[in-house]
Amino acid sequence: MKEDKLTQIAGQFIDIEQVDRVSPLGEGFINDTFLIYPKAEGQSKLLLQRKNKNIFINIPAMMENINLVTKHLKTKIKAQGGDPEREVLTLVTAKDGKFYYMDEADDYWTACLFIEPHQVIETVDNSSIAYSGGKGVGRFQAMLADFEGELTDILPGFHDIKFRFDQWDKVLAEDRVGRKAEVLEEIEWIESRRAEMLDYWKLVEEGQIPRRITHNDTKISNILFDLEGDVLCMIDLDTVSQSPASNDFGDAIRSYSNTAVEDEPDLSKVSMNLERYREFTRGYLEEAGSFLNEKELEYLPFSAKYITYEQVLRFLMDYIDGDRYYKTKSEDHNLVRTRSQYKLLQSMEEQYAEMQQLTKEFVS
Ligand code: GN1
Ligand code: MG
Repeated sequence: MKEDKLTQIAGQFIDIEQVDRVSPLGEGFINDTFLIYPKAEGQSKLLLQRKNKNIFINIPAMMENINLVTKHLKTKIKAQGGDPEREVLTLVTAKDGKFYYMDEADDYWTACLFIEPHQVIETVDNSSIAYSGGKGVGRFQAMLADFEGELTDILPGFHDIKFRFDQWDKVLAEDRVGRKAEVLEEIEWIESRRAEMLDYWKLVEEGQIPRRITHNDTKISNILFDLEGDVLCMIDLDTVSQSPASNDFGDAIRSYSNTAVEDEPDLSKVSMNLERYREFTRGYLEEAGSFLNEKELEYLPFSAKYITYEQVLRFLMDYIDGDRYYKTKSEDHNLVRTRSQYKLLQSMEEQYAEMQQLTKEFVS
């Protein structure tokens, strides 16, 4: 995208005379992200995003969710003597006071303060990061446990495997780019576990596992760490809504305990590291252990398999569907991701008894 167009959009969030430059940032799979550098020294940079309107069909409601949640979190952080501008995202409104700006192509742009200094971690190389991350995710949920408002369900069925199977069945029946025949083995990975996943989801439907306010996208790059490796702030709040708390736990384990990146093509590098599983769980339960019920606690290790399985399904489904959801860097990127996440799932299955044993250690 042209720099002058970006500058003009940045000018919706700060005085255009104050914009020095706007540059692309990061590698999100869904939105396009940029950084606005202001001319004035000492003034905060702004994170600018073009939200993916094909995926998020109600962006105003999504931004209102984020507004409500960040307000609640800021009150909590202030009461605890923390720094609400460093520990919680701060939305920046556009000139008209809205939390988004819609351009002439009907694209939605949003901005928030850029928190500095920080580090983004893609893979964990020591257990203390896993412990910090566990505390971060647990604390996020704990601070929202008394949130009383209603959030709009922005992506209905996001972590609901029944909904995913409906999508899956349709995509396979349609086979719109003719890729199904080349991935029959991978399809069987999904089918052979269908019943087990539906059994778990039944507990959610019956209310034995409740829905709470959750982040829903807790992979490690969606949390900022400070330079010492302590958790600073949960970011990418697009998916915040009501969902089982264990989904956040499971989704985090998917990245914190993986010995490789999520799209690692060399499968010999991919496995679940038990020590990191243990440390994440320890940190998480120090913060969240007091409000989770017995069923939720019992199913924590299962949720790691559940979310990893769901991720295998989503990557494979997108591959069969012709790569219409995730951004990809090569023709087989979604297939590489599928195989890599499946290797991780197998590693979890092999170590499942140990995962259950370790989790029990931290349940008081
Ligand atoms: C997407 O937005 P981002 O890149 O943090 C996706 C997650 C997946 C993740 C896989 C809204 O997350 O559900 O787990 O990619 N977000 C959405 O890396 O689909
Ligand atoms: Mg996201």
